[in-house]
Amino acid sequence: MGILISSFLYGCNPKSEPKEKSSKPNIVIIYLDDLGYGDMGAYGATEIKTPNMDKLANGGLRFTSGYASSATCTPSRYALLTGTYPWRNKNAHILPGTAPLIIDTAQLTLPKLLKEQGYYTGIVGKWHLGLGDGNANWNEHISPGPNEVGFDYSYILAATQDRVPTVYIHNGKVDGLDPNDPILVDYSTNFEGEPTGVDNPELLTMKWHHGHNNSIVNGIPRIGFMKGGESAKWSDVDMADHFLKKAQDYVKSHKEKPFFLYYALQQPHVPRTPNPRFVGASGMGPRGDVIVEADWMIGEFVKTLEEEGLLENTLIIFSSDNGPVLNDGYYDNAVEMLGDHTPAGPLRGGKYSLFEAGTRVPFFTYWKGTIQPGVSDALVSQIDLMTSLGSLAGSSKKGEDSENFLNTFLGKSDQGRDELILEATSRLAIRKGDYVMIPPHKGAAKIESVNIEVGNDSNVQLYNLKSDIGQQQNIAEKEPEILNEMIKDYERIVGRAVAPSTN
Ligand code: NG6
Ligand code: CA
Repeated sequence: MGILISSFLYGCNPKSEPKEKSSKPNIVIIYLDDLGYGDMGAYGATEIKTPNMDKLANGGLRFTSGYASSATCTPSRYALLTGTYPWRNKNAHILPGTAPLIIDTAQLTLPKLLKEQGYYTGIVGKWHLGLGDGNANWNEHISPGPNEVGFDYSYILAATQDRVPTVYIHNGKVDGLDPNDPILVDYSTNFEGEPTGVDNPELLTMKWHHGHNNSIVNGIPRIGFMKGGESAKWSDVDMADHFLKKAQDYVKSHKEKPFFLYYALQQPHVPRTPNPRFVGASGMGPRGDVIVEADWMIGEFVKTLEEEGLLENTLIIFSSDNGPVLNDGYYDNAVEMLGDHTPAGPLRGGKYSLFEAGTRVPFFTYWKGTIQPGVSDALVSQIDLMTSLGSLAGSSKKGEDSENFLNTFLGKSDQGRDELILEATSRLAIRKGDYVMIPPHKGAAKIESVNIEVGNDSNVQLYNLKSDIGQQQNIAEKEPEILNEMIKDYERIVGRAVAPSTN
């Protein structure tokens, strides 16, 4: 059998070198959307069952201080793919579905770097980094997009599950579009005669709580207006299966060459639409059910790697783009049915927050037979994946703010970052060692609609995360030396002054 395979692989080209087992590993990033630090068993959840994620987390290297760059989606994804702090790009904030691509096509990206090293590169799932020039014609080839910033293959949803257009885009073309029913999208004005969440509550199967009252698709009111494209509209309840199938097909059809796959699941972002076979699976309502659903998808995906004989030659990185939120704009019982579950674990805040729960997320690496199971307290950020994974692939190139922590990600070193800038809706803070310093920020301390403390205060805040992970004691006054050091580091990196406290 072995002889047959090798003669098949190499026999036709006598010049090619036999493939060694140690040839470049495949790289898969499994990225969830709004999964909190406490949302999976391996990170302490007891009320929700995530056996497939836990198996990877416990069989791999689990980071306790692993961060997304930001507390919302677009900036975190920007940092992940470009290795650049998103606050350097004024367009890296939550984007509407009509936004132009915010990654410069000349910019070095993680997929480009891997491509240069011989990888086939693909994305399946959520994009949310803009498409085209801002005037995309959804009925033609939409460009630039993922394929112009380094992905050989893309099968994406443009923005978020709650934003139009509610269609899949395959290598720049809307999948399943009927040219006689063109798609029109507008974020400011509705199309005449089209129902909306405000005007047509009788058409809704899911009710909106705040925002989310424009066009209705599959009974769910969305952000933005859309007309046409009936045959291309996705089925919300089938989205997870649909993406899984694309991810599996991608793996099966590209295994002859090292591949990179960015598998960006849509769960547990709103609208939470579990497939009927997961409804009730968590006892926690749709938010818990879609986490269980995502967990199942991940289990199936890993099974595919295993069946294809790739698991021992594939590095899997798992993380989430930002922290958890319960009510993010729909009535879906996330608050009412939460029970004793704590999506943020011991952390304060949540999505949109400069407190820890905004950016500290589940983050682990898994590589069967290569990474020893363990736990690492090293300070690591998704922003470092670009340079670190590039290095694994054989590149010495570097993203602007992305450092090489390959050995840390592989468990060969405990060394993490010295410091990291954290971002939440354009506001910044700094983590260094055990401490985090949040400069004074204007604005309400809490976003009432989502019921999350976002970290704003007129006073500077300093917390010792080692002794006070829940950020209850502001020690800025007690620890002036540490505070001053943190302020200096912050100003040096960010290039902005920490405004004096106003109280
Ligand atoms: C907010 C939406 C929220 C979510 C978020 C983006 C409203 C009121 N809220 O503006 O529901 O879509 O944007 O989430 O519209 S993220 O994870 O993609 O950053
Ligand atoms: Ca998100």
